[in-house]
Amino acid sequence: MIQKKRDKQALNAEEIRYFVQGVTKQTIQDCQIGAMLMAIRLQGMTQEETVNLTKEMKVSGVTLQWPKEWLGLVVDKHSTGGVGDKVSLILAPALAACGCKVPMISGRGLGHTGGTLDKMESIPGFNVEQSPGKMKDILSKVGCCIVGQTAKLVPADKKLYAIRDMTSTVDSLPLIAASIMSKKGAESLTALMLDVKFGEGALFKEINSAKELAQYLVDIGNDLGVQTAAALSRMDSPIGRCVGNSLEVIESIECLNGRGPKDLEELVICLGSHLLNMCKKAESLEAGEKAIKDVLKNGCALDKFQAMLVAQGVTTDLAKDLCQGMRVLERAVKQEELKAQAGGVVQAIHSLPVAKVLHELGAGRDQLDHSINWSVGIELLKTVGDKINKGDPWIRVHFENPSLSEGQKIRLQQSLVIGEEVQEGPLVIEIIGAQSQRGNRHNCSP
Ligand code: IUR
Repeated sequence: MIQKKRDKQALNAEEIRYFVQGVTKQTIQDCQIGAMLMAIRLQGMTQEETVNLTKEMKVSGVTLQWPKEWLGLVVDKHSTGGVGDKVSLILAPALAACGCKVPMISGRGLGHTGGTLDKMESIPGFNVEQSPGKMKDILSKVGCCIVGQTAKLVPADKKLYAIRDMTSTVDSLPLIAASIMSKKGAESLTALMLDVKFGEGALFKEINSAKELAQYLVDIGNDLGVQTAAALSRMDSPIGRCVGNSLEVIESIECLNGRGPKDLEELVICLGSHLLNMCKKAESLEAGEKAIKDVLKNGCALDKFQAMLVAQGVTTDLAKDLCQGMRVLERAVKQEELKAQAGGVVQAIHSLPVAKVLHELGAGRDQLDHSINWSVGIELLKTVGDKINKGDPWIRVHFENPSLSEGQKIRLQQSLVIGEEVQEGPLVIEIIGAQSQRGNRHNCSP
């Protein structure tokens, strides 16, 4: 089989089953798995091969089963990762408030990207480890949960991902697609909305590569029987005004109170309206947008968030205080503001240097078992489109040990781009794979 793939031949369904079962049962040696992954990375896979790989990986462990009454209501979203991307924290409870069931299985941050689980764990008591039985319990009482992957769910992906990491085979379209979609398939979803990002802070810098991944994921999702669509969204400047685990929780609560920054709200409303439309909770995208806006304004989404915190281990008092805007999360002992070195209009804030400096200050990790400092982060006091005068503070850095160095300050200052004017476009530039489109407009209204 390795020889076949090396020579660019397609593997049949039986061969792919043999490979995935061998990976799961550890009857194939790691060196052979590595060779097969490299052959796939170099020679690619047909759509049929990728679908077969995804299906086999999906059934390598348990698949979640839901009560019949939830048929058509179980939905989720997945983002390819961005700087300041806290959409899941808001979208899961907003969808639950609209009557959906959202079994959100999320990941941890690695390298410069943040992870939803790390953000949730900055809330004292929040437990991301929940069994499938407990997830069902939380979904029936609350409607949403945010949990980590259990060892029982898609064990083949765990093994394959670890070997991909060691063999330079992470950046393979079929392997990325099978990895993401096997996990989503194991959640037994009705509908899935993907947020595929492009730009300097994203996995793919080029829009065309992001588009190719998005189309690939959508096709596989639909082949698996999950209604799947993807938003292509820009990831140049950080999303919202805060980056860093606990600061992003606080900003998410502001958004759940209907006071979120425009770009963050735009993403939540866009992804949410498509999901509501796909699972027929909203008859049109406009109705879906209205439903999400309503639950952000009337407090229903915030109530769901608070109930989810309690269901996942946070004390009732702390959850209530946090949702009322009280400062209950730990704050970094040191804060420093940097001042603009010129005046004009903020044209961009490069997200990559911001993320890298935060990573060095302890907000991120290089290995999954490393610990992180949840209180490290930045607040943008000025953001894209804002007028700024020379000497105005534009960023507040929260840090402890190590301290903010002169070199880091210079890199942060260089991330701020000031000009004469700014051309602000929508964050979501295209939707791929959705049935219901508004005329030929692809973007969502903010
Ligand atoms: N996320 C996943 O779940 N799998 C992958 O291969 C990548 C991101 I890259």
